[in-house]
Amino acid sequence: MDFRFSLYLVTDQDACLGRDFFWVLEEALKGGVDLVQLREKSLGPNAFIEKAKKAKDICMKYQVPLVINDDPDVARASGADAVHIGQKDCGMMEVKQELGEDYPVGLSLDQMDDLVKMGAEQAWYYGVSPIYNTPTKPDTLSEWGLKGLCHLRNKTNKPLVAIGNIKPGNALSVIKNGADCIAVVSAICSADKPAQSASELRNIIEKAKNG
Ligand code: TZP
Ligand code: MG
Repeated sequence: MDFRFSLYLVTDQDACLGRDFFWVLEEALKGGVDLVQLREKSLGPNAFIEKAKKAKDICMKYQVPLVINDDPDVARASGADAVHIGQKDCGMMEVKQELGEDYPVGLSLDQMDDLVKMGAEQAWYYGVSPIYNTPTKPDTLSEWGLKGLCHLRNKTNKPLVAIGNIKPGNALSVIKNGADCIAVVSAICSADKPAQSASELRNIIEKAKNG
């Protein structure tokens, strides 16, 4: 699948602040999110699959692909479009073995060395994680910052997805320093008006790309 995305919603049930998860998801889609990752850290396999199927139905209405975090079994069972793995998850080879050579797999890079690790060259995109430290994911190693992002941009032609404390106020600089796409959790999931926040971010990104 070609990577032609600008605004990537990474979901987090807690970040939705008690509001209905699927309402938040649909608002985000209405606002212009063009890629969605279902990230569930505490659900058992069956509940994860059920949630993924429902999320897939909603995403399909907007013709937006659904990516599953960490779990190739859930991706297969729910008919999701892609998987995202981090450095500590099951490897690229395992996912490709289970879902096929051509199945799209996004890979998080925590540091520059990850670029040359086994399987990295088969990634669909690289998640640049994190650009800035964020309370949403406290266990990250170190931040890339704009300098690190720029350096990585010069080393690879793969699509780069920037994640970590990105908001309307810093999105432009992140795109200008080499990101193809911006991924957010709290800027949309925790926003008073998720659709409006998504639309604001999308506009900033498109302007930065075209300007
Ligand atoms: N991976 C790296 S940072 C992060 C993930 C899942 C969380 C980003 O959350 P936020 O709220 O957009 O800073
Ligand atoms: Mg992971």
